[in-house]
Amino acid sequence: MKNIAPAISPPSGIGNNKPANQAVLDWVHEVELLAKPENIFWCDGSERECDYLLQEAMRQNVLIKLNEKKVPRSYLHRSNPNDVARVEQFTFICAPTKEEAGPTNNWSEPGDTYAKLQGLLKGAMRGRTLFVVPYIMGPPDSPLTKVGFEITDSIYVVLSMRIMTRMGEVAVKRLGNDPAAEWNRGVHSLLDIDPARRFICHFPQDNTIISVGSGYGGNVLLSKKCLALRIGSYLARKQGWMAEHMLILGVESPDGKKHYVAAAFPSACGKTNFAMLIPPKHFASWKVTTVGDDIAWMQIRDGRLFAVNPENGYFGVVPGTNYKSNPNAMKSIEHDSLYTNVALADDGDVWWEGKDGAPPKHAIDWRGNDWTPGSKEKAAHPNSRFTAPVRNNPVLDSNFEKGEGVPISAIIFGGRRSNTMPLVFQSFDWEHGVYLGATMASETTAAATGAVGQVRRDPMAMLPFCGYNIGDYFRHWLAIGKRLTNPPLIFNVNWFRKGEGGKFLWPGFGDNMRVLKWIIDRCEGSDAALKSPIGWLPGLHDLDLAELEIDHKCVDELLEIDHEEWKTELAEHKNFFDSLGGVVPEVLMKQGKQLAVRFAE
Ligand code: OXD
Ligand code: MN
Repeated sequence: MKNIAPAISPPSGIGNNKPANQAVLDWVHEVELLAKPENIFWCDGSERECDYLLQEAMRQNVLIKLNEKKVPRSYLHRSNPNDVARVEQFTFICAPTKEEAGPTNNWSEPGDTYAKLQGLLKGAMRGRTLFVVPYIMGPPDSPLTKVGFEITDSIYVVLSMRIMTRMGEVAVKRLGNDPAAEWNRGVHSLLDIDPARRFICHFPQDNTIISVGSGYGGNVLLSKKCLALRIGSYLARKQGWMAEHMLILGVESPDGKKHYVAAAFPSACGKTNFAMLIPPKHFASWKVTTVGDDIAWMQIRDGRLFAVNPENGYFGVVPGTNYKSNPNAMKSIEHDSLYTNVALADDGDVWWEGKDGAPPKHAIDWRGNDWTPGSKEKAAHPNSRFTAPVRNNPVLDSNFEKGEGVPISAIIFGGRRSNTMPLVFQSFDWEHGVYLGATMASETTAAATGAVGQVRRDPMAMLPFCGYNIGDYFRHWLAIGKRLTNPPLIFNVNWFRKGEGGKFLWPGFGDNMRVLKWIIDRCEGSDAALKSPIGWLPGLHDLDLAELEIDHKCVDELLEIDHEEWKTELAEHKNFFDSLGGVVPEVLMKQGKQLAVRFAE
């Protein structure tokens, strides 16, 4: 069988950044003995190393160079068509007991799982290079920052980690020589990209991740979903902080007052778009800046929540991205980017559904087949992705590197809901806000394999990412609230409500500024809100809709609370909590009952 990741032979001075920490050396040696690679490549994160790896990746057809004039220093990667999204059904939390993993995770016994994975990794890197990728998550001077080492046999993973994390010498230095220092062990092997041998396993108690059989980013860039969220959430609870699936944005008013908000939306529900929002003309003197588009690590300081983005790059959904929907994302991916599973035009440019301008007359689609605008197949996979450095973003927040993080004024939950959920509402208090997060739901997207468009409960957008028992996760949220003297206000938004004929009622994108403005006003103490059974809603005139062509009827529909729909919604909250088998804290069960009482009043 053809080796899908043949070994490379770097020239001298490249690939030999061996750290001094004995614990790292011992672990790499252990994996070497098991996987039997041809050689070991110790990454240092330098430009010279990157240039060399890019050449090798092109030689092996792992990357295709794009037109240098159109997308400078950028490349296209095609993953195996059987391997294009996260695989939640093959993702495991290997805690000592099933209870610790909880009702929302696949659990697998740690001893058996290590044995099974060792069996799969035995000799798996024969004829391949074993890369050791040192990285940190978080700003170099942050107390929240964590060190990780990822072993991988994929050159694409190395080049992606270089964009997504602060990679190389910075991590080796931060870890230092103490063999007892905390760091995450990540082992990844492509094996033979066989879905039957694809497992993404987390051992939270050992701070270890082992991922085999996939080359798709969400399964193999172990810094992201695996460390920053699954292992991160476990560590956060143990250590008294929070690891959340949230964007972080800054919003500055014309008089220079700045707030930061964090927002949890499920995968492919517009976190990147919201984090890079450009306000409409009417709000031209407002500024929105991005701290992060996917993950927030938050700690308590002076009774407030402060957030950092642990990542250093964006791994965003490409289709639908254009200069109208997200100009800042377009600018971020104009150069120095990796594209995965988009189409390649004949002039060496990239193409995807929803890109600006006319489609190319001919292209090679994401599977490598000929494509024309008449083709039935999509040119780009619906979950095709860009990987781009945060520094490409023209609106990167000036406090992105700040170690203590940015103070969070509001937390926003949201999902894709065609009905029931109004455009925006505010919780009565922290506990009620936790209930909003815990009962959140969204229609599923292409970010994970499986059916698309089905409503599923996705607490705090963490259903696929909480690394321990979800009941304890809710308890952790409640406990954090008790420690905050100045807690963020909590909101729920829904950009996706549909009216008659299945048309979206709200324009979304830049116009979400109008909702953000109401949220900021509330943080500033505005009383422009109406009490309802589900929380505080803006009145018709509390949202600034100037210069927006929208029918009053649409706004009414957007803010409507339909009692029939909510009857079903309440029953679904209860069913969901009941389905978790008694782990939900009593105060949240009570919140559900109080909500029902408010509807009955
Ligand atoms: C992501 C995801 O890639 O949530 O961010 O799937
Ligand atoms: Mn995500």
